[in-house]
Amino acid sequence: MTENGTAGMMVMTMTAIDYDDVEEGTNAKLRYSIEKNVIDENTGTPIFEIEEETGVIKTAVCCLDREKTPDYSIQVVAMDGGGLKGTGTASIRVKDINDMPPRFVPHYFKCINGKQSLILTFTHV
Ligand SMILES: [Ca+2]
Ligand SMILES: [Ca+2]
Repeated sequence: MTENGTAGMMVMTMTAIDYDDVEEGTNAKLRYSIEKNVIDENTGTPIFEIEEETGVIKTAVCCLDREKTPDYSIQVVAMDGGGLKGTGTASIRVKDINDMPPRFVPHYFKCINGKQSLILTFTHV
């Protein structure tokens, strides 16, 4: 996924396998939920959500900032109709978008051949 996206942007799909018979009641009918979510510290709301039936993870908030948090890890649970559970971890890496302009950071002077000259270092963050 990329940074600065809208809420509801698809992140990834979690798929669990249940070897029970899909024809046999709900033995292999899976429902997905997030056991351990990441909370946005500004708003106090969870950052990710999951579609119960498909396992599709989406963003619940907009505008994730890679420069602030480049990686997230959440725990997802798949539960079958009989209440048996399996847990998995989703690692989410936020891809960079060029949203920061280069900035000059004038922070030191250096003496060349006895003359004062200004060295500007330039960092793209
Ligand atoms: Ca099962
Ligand atoms: Ca960026």
